[in-house]
Amino acid sequence: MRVDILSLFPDYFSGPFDVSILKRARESKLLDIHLVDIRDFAPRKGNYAKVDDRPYGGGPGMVLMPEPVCQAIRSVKREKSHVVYLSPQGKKLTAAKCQELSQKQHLVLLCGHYEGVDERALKEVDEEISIGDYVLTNGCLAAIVLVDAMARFIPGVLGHEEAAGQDSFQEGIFDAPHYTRPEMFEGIPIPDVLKRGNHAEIAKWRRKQGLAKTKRVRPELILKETENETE
Ligand code: 4GY
Repeated sequence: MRVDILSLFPDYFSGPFDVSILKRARESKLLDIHLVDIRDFAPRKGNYAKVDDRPYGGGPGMVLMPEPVCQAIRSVKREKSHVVYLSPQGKKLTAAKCQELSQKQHLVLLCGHYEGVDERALKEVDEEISIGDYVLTNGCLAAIVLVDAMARFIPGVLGHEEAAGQDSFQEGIFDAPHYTRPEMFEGIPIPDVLKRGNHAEIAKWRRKQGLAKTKRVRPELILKETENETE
């Protein structure tokens, strides 16, 4: 999959994409990430490229101008591209959405800056996605979150292929607790069921644990699950 990330801070992305699983995914060509600087598409006044201007109607801060944003998008857009604008005003990112996006050939991710993007630039956008109900200083971190969570669904990115499915939220409930050695840690033992090695019994125990914690911490997810089951 190819991903183009359009932002004012391409440097922001060195680090997250250069370690561990995403690094390996890029090296093995499963993920081809390109960083595009929106400023490269701004009209130049001498050697200064202006990308922002004051909001019509007044108010604080600056707005990302439509021309550099549209030109940046068009510079990478192809027939099979899916263009996403990351902003707090979008649909909330979910595991299901990550899985859906992982099947695209080409993702174009537009990061918001300042107070946001001129609304007219959004005609080049297919969907607006939010990573959560809070406001970041810019959209770069949101793009990193989306790429990271989405990449886990690309076949071959995780070593063990069943892992993305078994983790939290794929079944609408939390993942079960995990244990490794030692057998006793500061007086706390491993649950007996995990040591007996009865796989059916373990699967049942894990589901029960995941469900119990979901009920306690995120009861609204259980309600969503039963809604889904009655569909
Ligand atoms: N939440 N989900 C988010 C964000 C920064 C003001 C528009 C979010 O996706 N992006 O908070 N982005 C804002 C900052 C302009 C983007």
